[in-house]
Amino acid sequence: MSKKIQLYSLATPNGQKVSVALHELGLDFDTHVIDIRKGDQFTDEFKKINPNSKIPALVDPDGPGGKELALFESGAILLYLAEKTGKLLPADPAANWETVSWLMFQMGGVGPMFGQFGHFTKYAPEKVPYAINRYTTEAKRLLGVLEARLTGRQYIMGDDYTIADIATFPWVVCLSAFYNADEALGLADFKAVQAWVNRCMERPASKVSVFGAYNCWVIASCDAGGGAMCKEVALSAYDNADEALGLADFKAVQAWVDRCMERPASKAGMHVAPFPAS
Ligand SMILES: N[C@@H](CCC(=O)N[C@@H](CS)C(=O)NCC(=O)O)C(=O)O
Repeated sequence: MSKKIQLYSLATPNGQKVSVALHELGLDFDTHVIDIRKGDQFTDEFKKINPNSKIPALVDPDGPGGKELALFESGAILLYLAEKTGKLLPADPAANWETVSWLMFQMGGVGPMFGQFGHFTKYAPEKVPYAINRYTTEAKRLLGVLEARLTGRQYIMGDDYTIADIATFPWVVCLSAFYNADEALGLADFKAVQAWVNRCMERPASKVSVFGAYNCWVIASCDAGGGAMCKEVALSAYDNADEALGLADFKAVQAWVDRCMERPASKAGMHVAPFPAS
């Protein structure tokens, strides 16, 4: 195989994050279009790289120790590329971790919630007022969090452009460009967010990757988000979804949840402050 990084992706917001970072870092890479509309993500070949059948995924033939490394989850890929190159993450440890917090804010909040917003407002065959209201409210709230953070700052971390910006701005672009949500979310009111998106988009790497090679489009219901174990536990404990999802049939998942939950730290951590059913 070539020594170049191999990117398996499509120009959805999650895919764009990785293309933007690769261009920003000046890394050489080959692209493999995984057309999720055609089901490319479910092939055995792709599942060897991402068992979760989602884009983006990446193979670095020159990973740690010079060995090949396959990665999935855009947040993990961004962290890996930043660490590999020593760029796009602040060197100062406290600032580094603050950046990781904002990265996770995107991974667990902005991505999944904006994705659900897009699904229910644009793609769902049936209009569900409860869901539209729920995700519109949450998308607006998240935009408000970003607005507060970006007021008086050039980028999420101040003067430094980091993987937190790269993870987040494609999703804000998507709200307007693909979900046509300017009015529904009152996007123009988020002035600091708009100015920041423009700054991010003005960067040459963004221009190439976001409006570059492929047609950009967004699939419904992109993200799951959240810690995997907590999510599985919540499905059963809070959503009472055992029957609806046939949870008992996922035997390996159930055995793993039990093993995780048996650990003293999990017992303490899960029961100290259970989140209210919403
Ligand atoms: N948390 C994942 C989300 C990846 C994701 O949801 N990708 C979507 C495109 S935006 C996908 O591949 N969907 C295909 C499918 O659900 O079958 C990440 O950030 O990498």
